[in-house]
Amino acid sequence: MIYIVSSLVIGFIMSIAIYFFNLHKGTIKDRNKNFIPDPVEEAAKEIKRRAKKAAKEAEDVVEAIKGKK
Ligand SMILES: [Ca+2]
Repeated sequence: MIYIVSSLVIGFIMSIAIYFFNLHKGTIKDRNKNFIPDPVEEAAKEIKRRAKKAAKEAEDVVEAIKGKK
């Protein structure tokens, strides 16, 4: 058990180290230096935009059902 836990912890620490190394080297692009890679930020923005759009759509559907539009 301790072997599994310690190898997971070591693996986690190593991935963080590799992540920051690549961030520092510029392999992972991070223009605004917030430690979040640009592709991840763009994907998050896109998801947010789509969620807003879907919420607006749902709102319109509810209003249409109610007969307000
Ligand atoms: Ca960033």
